[in-house]
Amino acid sequence: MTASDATTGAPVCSGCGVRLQTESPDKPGYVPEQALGREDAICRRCFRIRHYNDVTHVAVDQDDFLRMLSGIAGTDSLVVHIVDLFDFEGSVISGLQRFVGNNPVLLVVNKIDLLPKSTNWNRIRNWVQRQAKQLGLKPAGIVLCSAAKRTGFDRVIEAIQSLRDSRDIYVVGATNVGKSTLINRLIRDYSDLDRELTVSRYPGTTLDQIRIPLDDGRFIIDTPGIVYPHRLTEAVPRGVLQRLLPEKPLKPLVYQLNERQTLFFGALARFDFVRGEPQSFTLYVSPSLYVHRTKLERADEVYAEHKGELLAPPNADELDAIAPWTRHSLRIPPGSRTDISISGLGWIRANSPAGAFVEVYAPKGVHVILREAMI
Ligand SMILES: Nc1nc2c(ncn2[C@@H]2O[C@H](COP(=O)(O)OP(=O)(O)OP(=O)(O)O)[C@@H](O)[C@H]2O)c(=O)[nH]1
Ligand SMILES: [Mg+2]
Repeated sequence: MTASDATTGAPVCSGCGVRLQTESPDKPGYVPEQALGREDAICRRCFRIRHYNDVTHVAVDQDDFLRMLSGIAGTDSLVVHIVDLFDFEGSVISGLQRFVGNNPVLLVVNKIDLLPKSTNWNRIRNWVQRQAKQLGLKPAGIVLCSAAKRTGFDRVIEAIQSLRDSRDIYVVGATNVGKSTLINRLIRDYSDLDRELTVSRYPGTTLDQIRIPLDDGRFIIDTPGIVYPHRLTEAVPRGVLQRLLPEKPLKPLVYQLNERQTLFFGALARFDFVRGEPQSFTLYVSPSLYVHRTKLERADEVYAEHKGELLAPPNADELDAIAPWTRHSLRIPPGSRTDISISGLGWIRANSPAGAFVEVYAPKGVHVILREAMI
């Protein structure tokens, strides 16, 4: 049976949820006529993602997304809110509670496999709890997991079962946090269904709601990710993403710096240690990102000379696609345990109890914040 839209009954792609059509090969949802009747038909875009890892970008209307989210308030369901531990604040849906009405929310913190192997998980759990509270989230439960590696999955299942009360389950989150990966895991390990949602390393893979039947006649619903322009991952061309998104556990990089020294993260961002005692900073960024150290005095000149070449990503031909930098001046209070978080890029742990004054340059609109240190 082809998947179909819950309200109109029109056929939809079982991989990304887009309405299927046989007329325009260049438009989203295209499927050749003969494939339309097939069991769990998928659109050409999903076919190409799965077989050639070739992802075309389709913009999802954010108003549609917010409408869909508000629609959840009128349902009786469990909401599973997935966030990405590598971009915690950046991937949280702030104000989610307002959208979902009285329905309980389970906060699932995904991609824990990206943290270093030596991580103290109890501390991370407590940190997540405090952050969630500060961000105004009021989840009925919090679990940490890796949907890709299956770590922590028994806890995810337990939490869902204890909160669900035979209701539908809506899986919501920002783009690329692993919603479809997590549902695929559930389908594979806990059902007899032979279905697979399309996943890709690029944000914006799922295009519309996809309803997957559960044993008790209810549904688990995959949804398109919300696009947050404040995440660097949404603000760079696709070629850059490969080097921005870590795929293996992070290896913290420790830099011993004197004041008036600068670090470049390719040509994506710049960190100036402007004032403070000599101290170390620990970088938690993708190992594929090139970090370049120089003197603050020389930084402008180094950037002008080497952006797009030595300082990459982005490459020279991708530079223009990225917004100019904004400067963020940040005072790290003495005696604090602080991370400087650059949404989508990672974070810098300031290690000295003496505090520091730093400046961060990042593409306009990308969130740069101070937070309690995660590790
Ligand atoms: N390291 C790691 N990567 C993950 C994990 N879960 C998902 N991913 C990766 O994250 C990327 C996005 O996964 P998807 O499942 O497509 O994410 P999504 O939330 O459905 O994304 P949209 O449909 O774009 O909203 C893929 O490259 C996944 O392999 C995880 O637990 N750990
Ligand atoms: Mg998806």
